[in-house]
Amino acid sequence: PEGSIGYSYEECRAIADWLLTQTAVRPLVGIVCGSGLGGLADLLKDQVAFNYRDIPNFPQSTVHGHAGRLVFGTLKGRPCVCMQGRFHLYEGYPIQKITLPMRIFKMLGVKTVILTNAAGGLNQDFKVGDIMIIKDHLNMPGFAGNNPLTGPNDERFGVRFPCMSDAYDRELLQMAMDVGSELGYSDFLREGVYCALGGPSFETIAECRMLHKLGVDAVGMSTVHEVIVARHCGMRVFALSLITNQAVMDYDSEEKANHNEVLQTAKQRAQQLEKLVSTMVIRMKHN
Ligand code: 6GU
Repeated sequence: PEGSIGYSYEECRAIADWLLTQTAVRPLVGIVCGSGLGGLADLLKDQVAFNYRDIPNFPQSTVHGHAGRLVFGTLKGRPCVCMQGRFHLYEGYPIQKITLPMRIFKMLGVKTVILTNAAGGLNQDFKVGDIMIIKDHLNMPGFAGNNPLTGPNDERFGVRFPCMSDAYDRELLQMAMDVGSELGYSDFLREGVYCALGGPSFETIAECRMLHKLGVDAVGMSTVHEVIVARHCGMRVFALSLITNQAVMDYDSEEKANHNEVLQTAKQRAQQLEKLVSTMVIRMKHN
C-alpha cells in the first residue's frame, strides 16, 4: 500500500527542509564516502556537520570505519554535502532506507553525486590500491527482487521504469581519466564493471569465479542501490572503487578477505583518492 514502504515524498521533504534550516550551504555536489574513505569530508571548509542520530527520522549507521555524519561545506568555494558513512543491506535496513540519502541530496539541490567504495578486485590485471572508475554495474540483489525502487512509484521522484544504460556519466568518467593523468595517477587508475552483493560474508571461490566469468572487475556491498535511486531522480552520477584486496580465485591461495585489510589499503590510497575527487569537484560545471 501507498506510503508503507520506505519514506514518502513528504517525509523526505521534511528531512531536507530541516537540514536547510540548519545550514546556509546549498550543495550542488553530494559525496558518499566508502569504508576508510571518510577523509574526503574533512577537506570541506566552513563545515556544518550532523551526526545521523541528530537528524530527525534519518537512519543510523553501525559499521566500524563508517563515522555516520552528514557534513556540509565548501571545496574551493563549491558547496558540497558529504556522507561520512553509508547504509548497507547487510545491516538489516530495508533497501529504501539505504538509499534515502539520495532523495535527500536531490531535495537539497544536488546535481551530481559522487559515490566511493572499497571493493575486491576480480580483474586479474588490477592491483591492490588501484582506483577503478565504475563504468557499469551488476545489481545482484536486484536480480533477486531487491531493488530500491520496489513498491509504489512516486512520479515526483522519477518514472516507474528508469533507464540504467546511461547510469554512469561518460563525461565525468572522461574527466576522471584526464584529472588522474594530470595528477600522475595513470599507473593505478582503471575503469570497469562493479558488482554489488548483499554481504556481509565475503565471496566463496566459486562465487568469485562466476562473477569473473560474467565480466565483473570489482565486487562490493554497496553503491548500486544508491546509483539507481540517484538516476531515478535525475542526478548525474560518478562512482569509483578503491581496490582494497584481490578477491580469492583459487583453492591454493592463502589469502583471506578481511575488513582490516580493506581499511589498511584505504588508508594508504586515501590521500590520492581525495585529491582526484576534489579536483573533479572544482572542475565540474553546474549550469
Ligand atoms: Cl573481496 N568482496 C566484497 N563483497 N566486498 C568487498 C571486498 C570483497 N573487498 C572490499 N569490499
